[in-house]
Amino acid sequence: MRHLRKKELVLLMAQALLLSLFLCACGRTEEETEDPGLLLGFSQIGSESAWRIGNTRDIEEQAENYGISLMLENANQKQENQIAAIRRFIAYKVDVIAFSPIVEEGWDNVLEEAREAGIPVILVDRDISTDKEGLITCLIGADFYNEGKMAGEYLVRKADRLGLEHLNIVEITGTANSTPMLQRQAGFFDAIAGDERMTVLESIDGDFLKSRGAECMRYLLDTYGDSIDVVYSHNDEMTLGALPEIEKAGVNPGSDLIIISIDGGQEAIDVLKQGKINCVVECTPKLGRSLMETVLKLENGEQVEPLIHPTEQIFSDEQNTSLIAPRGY
Ligand code: GZL
Repeated sequence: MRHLRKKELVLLMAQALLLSLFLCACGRTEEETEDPGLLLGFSQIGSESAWRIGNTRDIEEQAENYGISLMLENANQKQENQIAAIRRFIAYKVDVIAFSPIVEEGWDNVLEEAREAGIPVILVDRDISTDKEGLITCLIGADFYNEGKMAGEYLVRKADRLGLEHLNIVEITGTANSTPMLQRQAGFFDAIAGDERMTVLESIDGDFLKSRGAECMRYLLDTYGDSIDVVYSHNDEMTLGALPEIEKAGVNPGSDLIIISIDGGQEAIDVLKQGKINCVVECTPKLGRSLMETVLKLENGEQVEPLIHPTEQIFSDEQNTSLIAPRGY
């Protein structure tokens, strides 16, 4: 037998190792299915905000607490990455799939594949739009419409309290066609509808990103100057990006301008306490416990609620903000 040179032997061993790794990656091996333990596949949108990072951390912690194995994939803000991750979860035969859909459209095909594979799918945080029945087991996420409504109702109370006769509003929205963007806008607009003091000058897409929040605010200040009275921003990240632009323009946020934000992360609450933000509507990222309890119910064949909303509050200059407890995200 020809003596294999050392290099060829090493190459052969490497190929054998790669092959065994590939076979493992194709699905759970026999011994795993003997004592599988519950395996949850989760596709996370990305790491675009303190909210999202807190949401990921909470899901990981709660999976640990409930003894559920977690395959969590970060899609880096791309829907195609979420779809690919869900297909990998199906191939790996996870017990349950959960994901936070970056936008509402475009999920029917991959969710029909999950249904054909007999894998239940839970929506976390955001919703999808579909005409098809039975693709989703339940949605665990905030009532974004109510968050927008609370923001609008705060502004009406503020105008009443200060005796303001006219308010020009600019809106920096979250990711276009995402559930929080659509519903936070609808709730806010419904809350101020019919109030002749309120005029929305423009709504502009900040994509929930700090950098875009700054760009949007620069554009709005250049376009409308000191005619702006209110900034309504769909998340803290964009608000925190906008504030330095407002101050660079020589305007005092929180006093010259009314600033309304949503999420309730620690950084925004600290700025609220400094008086540079007037109102922060809470949107808790702590959905992990509800998710794991739902996964266990599905595993035990129990009925689950189709819609689980966390309770949420509002923080504003109407209260003693020094009493707001640490936020944890
Ligand atoms: C809301 C969540 C939003 C947050 C943003 O539940 O989908 O996405 O408000 C995050 O901070 O980017």
